[in-house]
Amino acid sequence: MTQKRVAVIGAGPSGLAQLRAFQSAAQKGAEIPEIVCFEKQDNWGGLWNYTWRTGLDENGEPVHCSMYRYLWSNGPKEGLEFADYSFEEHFGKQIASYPPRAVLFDYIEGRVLKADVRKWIRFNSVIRWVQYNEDAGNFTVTVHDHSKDSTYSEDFDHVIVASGHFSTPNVPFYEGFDTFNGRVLHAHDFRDAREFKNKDILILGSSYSAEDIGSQCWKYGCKSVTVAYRNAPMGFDWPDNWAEVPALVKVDGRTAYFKDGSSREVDAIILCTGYKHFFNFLPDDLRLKTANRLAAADLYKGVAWVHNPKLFYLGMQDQWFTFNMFDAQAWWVRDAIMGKLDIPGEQAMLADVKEREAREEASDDAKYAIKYQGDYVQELIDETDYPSFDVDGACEAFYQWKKHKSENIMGFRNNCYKSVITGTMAPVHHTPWKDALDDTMPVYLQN
Ligand code: FAD
Ligand code: NA7
Repeated sequence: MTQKRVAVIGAGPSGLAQLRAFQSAAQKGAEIPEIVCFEKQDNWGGLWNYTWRTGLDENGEPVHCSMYRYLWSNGPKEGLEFADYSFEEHFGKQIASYPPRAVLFDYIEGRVLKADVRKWIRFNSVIRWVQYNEDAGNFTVTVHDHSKDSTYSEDFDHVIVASGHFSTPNVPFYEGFDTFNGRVLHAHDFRDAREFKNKDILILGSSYSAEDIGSQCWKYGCKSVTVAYRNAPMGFDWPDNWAEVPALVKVDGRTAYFKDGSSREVDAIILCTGYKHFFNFLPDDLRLKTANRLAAADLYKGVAWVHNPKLFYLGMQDQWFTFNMFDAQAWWVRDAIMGKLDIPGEQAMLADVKEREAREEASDDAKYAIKYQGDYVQELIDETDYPSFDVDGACEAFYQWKKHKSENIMGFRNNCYKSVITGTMAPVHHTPWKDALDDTMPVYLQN
């Protein structure tokens, strides 16, 4: 039999988890398929691969990065630690619990350097189109290689979409944006908080980006933060120069008007209004259309495309768990491709999706949602040889994190938690988050 070929689209944390999953099987002596990973950027790491660029990249492609300078993990690292590669293994010591972006990038990179999988990745390679061939039962994948400015097609037995879903911004229009006398930008294009020093900023949205970008601007000296919520305020005990107001109605000049009749003068408007699942390289019959939720539509076990389970998606759920969930998914997908796991018929797969949706909808409590995703991670791990770890312990770190946020929103990152992989407690960081203006890796690791 000829060797199967598998295409992985994207070398972010999800795609890299997939490469590590196959490499780990090979290391144990299994015959693995040929793996080709296509990455549109010139380096791996996905969103964690920071760029100063916004808009179009050096090749004229939409910039993928939605991360910004000074971004620190928004949840404890104890909730995302790789079970096969601990923070202590990577850094040679235990580190504090909310690492900045550069530190997490280094950690992600460490595992795949050790696994030696970079050779499987074709960089500067954008997937333009994927098509399923009914007769041959395989996929034709069309790629643009920017390093040669050349387009070519190759056939694969399986395609794994790991292109992320926090990169294409959801950008609403409000009356007056087009004549506003300041900057209007989406969170996707936010980079350096110092740009807003001494400015009055208006943020739309009441989720992670609103909270964190507002906090960044506050930390780096903006004059005031006003957050307009559409449905519900975040409700934290904010600093004095921070206000939550009902939804924006319109803007006139520099004045923003809100639903409760109040108004404020603002210098800049940052739209923290979320992202779209966007797959312009997939035809209708293969394209995932889902809301940003825990039970993503049309994915059996959260990964196999129910209408053609030779196609898989990684990391398409809304995320409490991240790196370790991508691992659990990648190990499962690997075993499905290698014939170690059975995929049932379409009706049974659809029933699986329905059951997950109903279970998610049973409660809107955050603790319930964390446990729901923890159980999902556990379910996948139980079916593969991914190293077992204390998933409930990781949930516990998230519960503590929620509690620490409600106690002190500008101080929650000063807390530390116990690793569920090595059992060691993280050290207290040497500087409180709000005073740690230099967040480069050498400074962060000075503990
Ligand atoms: P991505 O990281 O988005 O990677 C996808 C990759 O696919 C990219 O490298 C991209 O270039 C490539 N790609 C896309 N389209 C194509 C194409 N057509 N052809 C070829 N390649 C393509 N998670 C945490 O755990 N902690 C945090 O603190 C945290 N903070 C976040 C902050 C922000 C602002 C955002 C947006 C997300 C944050 N996340 C955080 C969640 C984040 O989604 C995950 O950590 C992780 O990056 C998801 O990995 P991924 O591989 O699924 O997707
Ligand atoms: P989210 O979590 O999808 O949140 C989007 C927010 O934007 C949410 O509060 C929405 O309000 C709000 N929204 C969406 N459309 C509008 C319009 N038209 N007007 C006003 N407000 C709107 O995205 P985030 O960027 O915060 O987080 C994504 C990831 O990035 C996350 O996983 C983090 O790890 C970092 P709603 O609450 O629905 O009323």
